[in-house]
Amino acid sequence: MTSLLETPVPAAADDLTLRRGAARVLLRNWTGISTIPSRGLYPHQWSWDSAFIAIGLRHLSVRRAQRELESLLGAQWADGRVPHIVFNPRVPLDAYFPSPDFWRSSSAGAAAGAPAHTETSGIVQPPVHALAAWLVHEADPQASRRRNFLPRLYGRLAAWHDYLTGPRDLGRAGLAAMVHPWEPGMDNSPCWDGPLARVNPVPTGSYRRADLDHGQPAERPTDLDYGRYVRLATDYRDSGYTDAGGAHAFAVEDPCVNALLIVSEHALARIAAETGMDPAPHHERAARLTAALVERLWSPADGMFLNRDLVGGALITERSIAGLVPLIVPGLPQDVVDALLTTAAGPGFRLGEVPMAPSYDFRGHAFDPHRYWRGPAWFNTNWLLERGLRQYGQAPTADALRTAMLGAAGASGFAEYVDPVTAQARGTRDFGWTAALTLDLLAGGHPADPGPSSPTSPSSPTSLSSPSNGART
Ligand code: 9WN
Repeated sequence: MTSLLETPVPAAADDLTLRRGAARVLLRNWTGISTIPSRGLYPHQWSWDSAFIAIGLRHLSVRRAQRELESLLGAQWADGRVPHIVFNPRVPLDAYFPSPDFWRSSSAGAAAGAPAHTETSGIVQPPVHALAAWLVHEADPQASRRRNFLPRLYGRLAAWHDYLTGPRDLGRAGLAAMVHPWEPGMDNSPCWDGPLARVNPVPTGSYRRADLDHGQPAERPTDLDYGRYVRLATDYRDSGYTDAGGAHAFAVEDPCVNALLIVSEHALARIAAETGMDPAPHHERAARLTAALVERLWSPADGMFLNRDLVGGALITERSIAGLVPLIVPGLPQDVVDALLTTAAGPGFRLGEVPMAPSYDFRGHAFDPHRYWRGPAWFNTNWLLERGLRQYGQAPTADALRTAMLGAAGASGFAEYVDPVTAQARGTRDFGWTAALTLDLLAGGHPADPGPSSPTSPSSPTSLSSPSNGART
């Protein structure tokens, strides 16, 4: 179905046209309580999508941005996990696979504390939420305080981070582990080829892929990979979504996930201080996570961070954009920052030479400019790089990246991803976080990034809402 909004905005679209186009996407994708990533391919609420979307929505409607995060966190499990999908019961089951009847969260996840009346997936996605909550608060602190936005979210966000640093510290080295390729959000990355090779796929034909109703097969994962995704999700579900003592066929420590956790932990420190709680434990945890990130995942030979395969135990040698995203982490050692900047501008990622950084090393054996997470450039990862560049004093490179992203977003019709060299649209169009992050870039500047702030002593005591208290309003 082609709509007016799928018609690409001309490359030279001025800021106002771009802003209107992005706003239209977010208005159309709004369901009343949250925003779907896209109308055909992804018709439910996704976790890290909602966080990025809230960051953009705050420029249109602070109230909606708050609601976006509240509705997602309203589906949090009692063990603290924030599910990667919150299903809309009004959407037909066959519109997306795996559907609620596959995950069966309310029954299979009951022991882990899945909500009884909301169906969700049982896996997670990267923790961008505390960062998003802080940025939404900053957009209008008075409105935020009036609605008690941060005090109501704080307990849930803290429980979410406790889950990641507790039950999900599968390597027992202080980092969060991901147990399915859908969890780090870069599902089809060549980083997972090695770990996935050990996974026995379920038979083709035992399920029906809905993604190919909307996406081009050449831009989506292969059937063999899908069979493995389904096997891992089935086994996790059949274990009752247990982490502790669970035998995971796939378990990785991902640098992008852990970098986002660190930045979100810094944001949580600010949220704690704002709500009268003690920020010190969050500063301490952010510092411990930062040390573990460098200790466990830094590869001096590659000049970037790599994933660690917890089943085999070694670093995964594939070089993906996840290894550069830690530039958003404040306080990295200077030699690490210097090496990351060199690698970003080098032949693998060609930042400053091509419009946007690819999702995978240009020289990698699996590089494909069109296939999902195996080369195309994504707007969320480039937005994170843009912030990281600014943080480490690279304003001219950040400015150039911002301009290129805005051009690509408009010209591609707010595509899900683009060819990193030509910036041609790939994947679905009118994609939620592409539109949202366009609005954020247009709003310009990144005031008061939640890096380490000087620890503030608690002011007035505020009671924390627990995950079972309900953040839905
Ligand atoms: C599975 C929604 C999500 C993103 C992920 C992206 C893709 C889903 C899929 O779409 O994943 O979660 O069906 O391929 O890889 O990052 O959150 O936009």
